[in-house]
Amino acid sequence: MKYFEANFDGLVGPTHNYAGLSVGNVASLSNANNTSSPKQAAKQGLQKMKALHDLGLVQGVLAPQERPDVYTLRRLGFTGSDSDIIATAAKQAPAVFRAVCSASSMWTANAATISPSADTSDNKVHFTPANLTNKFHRSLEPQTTGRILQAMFADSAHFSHHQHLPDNDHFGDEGAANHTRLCSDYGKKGVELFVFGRYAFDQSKAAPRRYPARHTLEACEAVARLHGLSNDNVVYMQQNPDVIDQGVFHNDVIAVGNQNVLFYHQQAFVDTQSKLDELKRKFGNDSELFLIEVNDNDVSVQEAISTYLFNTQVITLANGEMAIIAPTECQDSPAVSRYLADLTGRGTPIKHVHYYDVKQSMRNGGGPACLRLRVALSEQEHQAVNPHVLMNDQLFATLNNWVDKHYRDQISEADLADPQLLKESRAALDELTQILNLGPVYQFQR
Ligand code: SUG
Repeated sequence: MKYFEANFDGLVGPTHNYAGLSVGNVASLSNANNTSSPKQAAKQGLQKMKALHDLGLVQGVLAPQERPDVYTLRRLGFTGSDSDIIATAAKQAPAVFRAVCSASSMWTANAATISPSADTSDNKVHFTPANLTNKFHRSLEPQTTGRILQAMFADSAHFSHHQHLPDNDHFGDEGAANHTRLCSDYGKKGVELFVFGRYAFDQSKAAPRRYPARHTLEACEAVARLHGLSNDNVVYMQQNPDVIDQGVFHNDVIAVGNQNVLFYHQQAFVDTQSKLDELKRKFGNDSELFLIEVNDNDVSVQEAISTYLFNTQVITLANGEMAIIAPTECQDSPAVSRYLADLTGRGTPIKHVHYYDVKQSMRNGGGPACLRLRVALSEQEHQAVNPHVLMNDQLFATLNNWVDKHYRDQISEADLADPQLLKESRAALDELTQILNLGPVYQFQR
């Protein structure tokens, strides 16, 4: 049977803005309060989705969330009509208000962790939404994410959905941004590489840090248990706390993998050699494992963070060759574009580089890889996916028209408090649930 990897990209929501919400994320902080363009952001995302579809990949769309989140404001004690709540919160608690307006669900690498059926004990595809407890604005996402994923992957004969982990820092879970699956073929049992930033329970292993890591080992272990993975197909690696302190808030800012390729910076991990040995052993001999290490002399950690060299998608094309999907920031850096051009001729499976402009997302620290959730599927599982969320020429046109109809060209901080924005967003999402045939996944529809 044919197996492949599908990518589900987050559609940028109508309130896309720059609020400086993510301490530890350099781009988010340095663009705080800049004017954003939701329309341009959504269209840049759609262009990337269409481009991957045109490269022959199965590409899907993951719907955005309802923002401003007035339900959370009610939980926090604001009362009255939706308009009253927005006006009062914006005035009395502007930081809270900005957080409940974030369109951060667009970075679907953080939506969930997925294990394909080849790896799981019951041979189903398993989904666990990430709790994203480390940042308030992101902790508002998992419930709706769970509902949207269930509406996309509804068939219980193939898909198994778990609740997000308990909402506590002990089980801080950032989803697939810290998870890579290596395999000789998408349909063969692979090795799931879980990357964590810190140990929740063992404080003796915790040194004081500039930026506390978001994701714990205990969260990784819980997801592996829920998904029915066996020890011989799981490896846990710790992120190097020094690079987290420099702005590598997720592992996908410093490493990316696909099939038999792991592409990473030499400073990415703790205990690198022994862990890579474990990875090689568990990977087995079905195919050669390419460990492509980038060292400081080629690309510094700083350059990797500013260009997002590792927040690229490594994808397998129909002819079996791999391509790197990189942001134009990589092309604009002489060191990084030289590195990538050279890489395609080095005898690894990576043969092509394609650059895309996702600047609106990059300014919040979200590159091409942040924008996508990977789901390896068999042809039969593919047939069971809600077909309305799968990209094709017609859906591309429909969604572009939908963006034109509902999205603003620009949003500044003051605009977020406009009660009209909530109305516009709900009208947009209501129509979107019909386009994508999701049913009433949003709270305002329930
Ligand atoms: O969680 N930025 C996101 C970026 C997520 C990137 N995802 C991956 N690396 N997979 C975050 O830090 C910034 C929002 C703001 O500042 O307005 C933000 O949430």
